[in-house]
Amino acid sequence: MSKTIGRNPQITMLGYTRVGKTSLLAAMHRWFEDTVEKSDLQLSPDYATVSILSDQLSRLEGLFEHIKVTEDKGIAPSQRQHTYNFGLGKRGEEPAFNLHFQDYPGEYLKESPETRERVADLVRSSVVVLITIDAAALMEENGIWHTSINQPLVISALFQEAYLRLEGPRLVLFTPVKCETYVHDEARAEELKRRLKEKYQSLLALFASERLRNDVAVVITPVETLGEIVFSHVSHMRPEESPPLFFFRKIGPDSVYRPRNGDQPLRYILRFLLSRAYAERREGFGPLNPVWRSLRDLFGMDQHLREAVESFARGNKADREFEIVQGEELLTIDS
Ligand SMILES: Nc1nc2c(ncn2[C@@H]2O[C@H](COP(=O)(O)OP(=O)(O)OP(=O)(O)O)[C@@H](O)[C@H]2O)c(=O)[nH]1
Ligand SMILES: [Mg+2]
Repeated sequence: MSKTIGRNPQITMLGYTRVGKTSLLAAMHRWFEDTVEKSDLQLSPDYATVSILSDQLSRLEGLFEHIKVTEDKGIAPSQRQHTYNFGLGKRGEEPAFNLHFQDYPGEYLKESPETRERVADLVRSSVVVLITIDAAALMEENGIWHTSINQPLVISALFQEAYLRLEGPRLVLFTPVKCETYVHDEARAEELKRRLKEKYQSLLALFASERLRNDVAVVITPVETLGEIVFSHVSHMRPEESPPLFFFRKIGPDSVYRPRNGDQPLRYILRFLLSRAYAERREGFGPLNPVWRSLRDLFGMDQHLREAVESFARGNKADREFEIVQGEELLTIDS
């Protein structure tokens, strides 16, 4: 038996169908492969995770064979719930713990009360939730497609239910994707955040309520899951009840798949886990979630791991398109 802890942190990818949850995981995975060499940490996806995400990656890379990039190409809708496992540890050593990313077909949010309850259960038991948002739907045509494409009302209702009796601290990451068009100049980046806050006003008010505000950290971390493309136009040539198709185009003939900022959600996740593990050691949260107890013990025992995680976590960005909306104290690393 390795020193892998008994209870591993669970993270839920939350979002309606086709918003880009699986693509975001693929971008994160690609980033792990590319960049993690520069740090002392090693992220080791398990076999099934590598196998599925590499297939998805080649589909996303294939999108760049054409100038036009449409949303109906690339990755197919997920067929079932799947857990993607990433072991995390010091370079060259066995993973010390695993991050379990829960991905599911976005249709679950509306398919039936049973599937919706399954997602609510995931949100309830996850220490981190990524709300994946289709940024083009949020920003283009005055945001009129946002409600049907991103389903913010369903997502708010889900949190209301899932966070009713919160046990211990939580991190919620708003992760706009398909956002390449809106993050490269400062004014547009501000507009993206402003629109996001406006359209998720009631959910943000729930997180800021007296009951939740001390336990829920909220961060905006946009990820360019394709990179090197921009929004082009909307086509309304679709059946009446379905939302229109959004078209994107490559920024140049030689553009390739080049996701950006896929590391940022992970840096925030680790920052939060480390910060709360330290807090658990200082103050204790009472007799609850074994995840925190395990992380506290793990980081307490293994100084090298702690330092590697800390230096990686400190590379998070908090300006321009990024923002810590609330709960900065839940992300403070203070041993
Ligand atoms: N233009 C653009 N398209 C993207 C981006 N990310 C994903 N897509 C496209 O959006 C489509 C849907 O992405 P998925 O990752 O499958 O979405 P999902 O949320 O996992 O969908 P379900 O599995 O149905 O819940 C894919 O065909 C991608 O090609 C992006 O950053 N920009
Ligand atoms: Mg999917």
